[in-house]
Amino acid sequence: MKVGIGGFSSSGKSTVFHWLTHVRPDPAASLRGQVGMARIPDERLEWLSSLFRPKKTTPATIEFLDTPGLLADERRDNPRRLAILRESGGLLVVLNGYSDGNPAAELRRFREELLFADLEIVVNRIHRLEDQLRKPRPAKQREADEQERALLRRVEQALEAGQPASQLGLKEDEEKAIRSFQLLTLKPELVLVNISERQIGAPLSPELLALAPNALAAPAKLELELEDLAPEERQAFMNDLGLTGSSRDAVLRAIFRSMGQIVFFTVGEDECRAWPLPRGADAVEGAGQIHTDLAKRFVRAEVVSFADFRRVGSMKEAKQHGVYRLEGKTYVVQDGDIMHILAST
Ligand SMILES: Nc1nc2c(ncn2[C@@H]2O[C@H](COP(=O)(O)OP(=O)(O)O)[C@@H](O)[C@H]2O)c(=O)[nH]1
Ligand SMILES: [Mg+2]
Repeated sequence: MKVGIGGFSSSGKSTVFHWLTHVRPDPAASLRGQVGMARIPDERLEWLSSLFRPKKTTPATIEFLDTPGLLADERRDNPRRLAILRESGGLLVVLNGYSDGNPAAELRRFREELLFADLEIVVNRIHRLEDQLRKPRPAKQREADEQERALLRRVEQALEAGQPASQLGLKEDEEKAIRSFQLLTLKPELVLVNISERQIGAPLSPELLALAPNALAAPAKLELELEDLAPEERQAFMNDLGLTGSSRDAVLRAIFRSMGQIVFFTVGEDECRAWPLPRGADAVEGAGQIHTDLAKRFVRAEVVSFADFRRVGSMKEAKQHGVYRLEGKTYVVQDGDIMHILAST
């Protein structure tokens, strides 16, 4: 999955990108967006790997896209600056918490920019549909256009009322019908406040939490700098600052979860692997992550939950204790499932 890093200029997006991906931001590249990967730390995968001792252990990853920031005073250019985020499956909104701004006000302004950029797209499309509807066309196409226009008008109304498209509760087919517009306000979002060392341990403001209940804070620049120190020196600094550890792992896991992703595991002597999957996906989609062919030839999935597996300690024991299941195509994969796909030859 690709997560776009958005926010206003100088909020610390490139610092956060560097901290999460360990890819050095390239100022020249950032106008077009720069890509970097992060592996999602998972203690369950480590545990499985220590048991199976495979040749290879492969965690789930997230691809991050660092983007140019929005301008607070030259707002006309912002829809163009936001366009680069449209291809992402979700947004990590970085707010400036290191200087004396108000992160809640900044988030409100950023969301307004998203609403505005989406509104522009929706209104343009409605106009185009209306042009089409004025011309003589086959009844079937007219009907499709009218349906799309009705749906887009609902989206337009929501956006104009300051509501993100995600709050409309669109049905699956409706969401599919407008997917190609890549609306920013339809994407999952996580807010990260980039704090300085002075704010470590301070709670986020109730004003911000009211807007973004899952918001996190991290001293990204400080933690990035600490990584360059020798271990003893780092420990001394951390003691001084009252830091118990890096928050990077927890932030990566929170981002993964907030983007609506889960993992299932495959295990064996060759490889133990965490496969990312959208929450709610079925066993066939899970098989498809491994290989499209495996999805086509899917027969059944052998499933043990991670918690059960850790308790009993082996596949054999799992079968004996009745925690091993055979599931069909429509089984909804659960986070932490250990799966083996049985396919026809
Ligand atoms: N003092 C301080 N400066 C920071 C912090 N985070 C970022 N900066 C600085 O603010 C400037 C903008 O950060 P950058 O990550 O490039 O922001 P971007 O425009 O959102 O990509 C850079 O000079 C950073 O070094 C922080 O937590 N404390
Ligand atoms: Mg930047």
